[in-house]
Amino acid sequence: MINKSLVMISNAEPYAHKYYNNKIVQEKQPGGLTTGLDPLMQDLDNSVWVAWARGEADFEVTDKNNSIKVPDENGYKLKRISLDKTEENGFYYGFSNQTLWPICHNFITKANFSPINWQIYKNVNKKYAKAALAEINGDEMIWVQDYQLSLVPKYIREENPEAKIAHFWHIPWPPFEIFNTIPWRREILAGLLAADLIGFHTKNQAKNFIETARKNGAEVNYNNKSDFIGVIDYNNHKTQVIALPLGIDFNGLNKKAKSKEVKGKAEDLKKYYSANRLLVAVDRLDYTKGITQRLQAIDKLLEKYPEYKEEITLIQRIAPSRVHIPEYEEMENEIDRTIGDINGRYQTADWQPIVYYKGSVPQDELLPYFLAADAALITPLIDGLNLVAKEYIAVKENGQLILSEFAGAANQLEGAIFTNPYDIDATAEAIAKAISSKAKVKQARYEQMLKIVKKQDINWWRDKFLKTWDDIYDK
Ligand code: GDG
Repeated sequence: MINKSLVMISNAEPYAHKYYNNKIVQEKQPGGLTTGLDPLMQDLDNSVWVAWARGEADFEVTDKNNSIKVPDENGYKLKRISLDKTEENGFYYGFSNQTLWPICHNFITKANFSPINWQIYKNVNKKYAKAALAEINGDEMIWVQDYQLSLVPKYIREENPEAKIAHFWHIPWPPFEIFNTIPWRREILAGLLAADLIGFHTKNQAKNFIETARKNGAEVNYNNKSDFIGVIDYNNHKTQVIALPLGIDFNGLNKKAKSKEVKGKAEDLKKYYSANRLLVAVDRLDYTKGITQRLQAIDKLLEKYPEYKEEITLIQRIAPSRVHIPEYEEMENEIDRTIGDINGRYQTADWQPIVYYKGSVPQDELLPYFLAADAALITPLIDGLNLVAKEYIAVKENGQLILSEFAGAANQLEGAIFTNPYDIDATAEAIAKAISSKAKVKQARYEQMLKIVKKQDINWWRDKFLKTWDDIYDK
């Protein structure tokens, strides 16, 4: 147990309450951020997590302060915020996911610069700040998460000038020319730069952020210490910037992977799919994840190397997300069509090149798929980090990773077989290489990745972040 009081603020809640057969059940929510931070919160004394409630029974179980202890009464306090339809559309689907998300992933042409959405985004950020401020009684540390809440540090600082505030940005930060296309870029920067510390997954993302601040009038100082990327001085307030890639609960996952249950399910999967070699891919439905290009690479592989027919199967799992945005719906149709086309051309009576599961499941249910697969295909067009890459390594001994060079995790996982996801031929070749390499080569690659995933786990990340944060006030 770490002796610290923390107020965590994120868009998504770690647990939702839903009705199943007229009974209320608690469900752990998928998603990189909540999966990564929940074990950390469980380890802290006296902490509160403020988040948007999206389960239909969420307010059936909370107290009059809209709070509930999770995962059980010995856990931490989850304080729920409710958003109405206008807020949900303007803040979440609108400014967060149709402006900031495409801009930060370099897709300028997909961005919608709606002043109405921006106004709603500001109001909702104020609402989160207000809910968090009500939880602050002393010198709690306030940790704001991700792009949906860029203005929260400023709104908290306005009410509580001495507050200890940090922010972690989980998605990429684009080059300044791209970020500066947002009409309200200065206000977003001012929101974030009210924090004392801001973290990114990679040095490049952190440098892009610092340069964006410089181009918008901040004074910046780069320093050479290995993790401290720099200090930004803006509106007479200093913000430390750090590059620190999120880790996973390595020990927990690795232990689960060795359980009889997971092993048994993995064996069943192998028997069920009559291919000798299984590949796995697990993504949230998103245009950044490179799903269509990956499917095309399977097509190319089978065309170039017919010996893989009836030999390999890709199991592609997709968790739907942001389905109210028309673009995401279209993408779902395109994926359906591409899989139908490829399977239609190659499948036999008892073999399919691509098996497709749509739907989101608890993380535990992904583990047998990881364990059954000889290789994982993690080929986003761009990604802040990508936790699935690390989870696969924690679960599958000697597993091979085909990894996009544009995923933040590529900076850490040097044993992976890298590919440019836009280069379909190169990805097909990378798959062939992953499958056909000698056992010794595979093992060496795996061990190189294992060392990092194990050492730089969630505890390492948490301790480093909190230590950097503490040090700011010791000076
Ligand atoms: C953002 C950034 C960054 C559980 N069930 C499902 C599922 N999970 C878990 C996975 C993994 C997490 O959700 C997904 O994390 P990712 O990192 O792959 O991706 P994003 O949701 O896009 O997360 C990303 C992350 O924040 C953390 O900072 O790494 O770059 O975009 O832990 O085990 N995942 C899926 N289907 C399920 O049914 N896809």
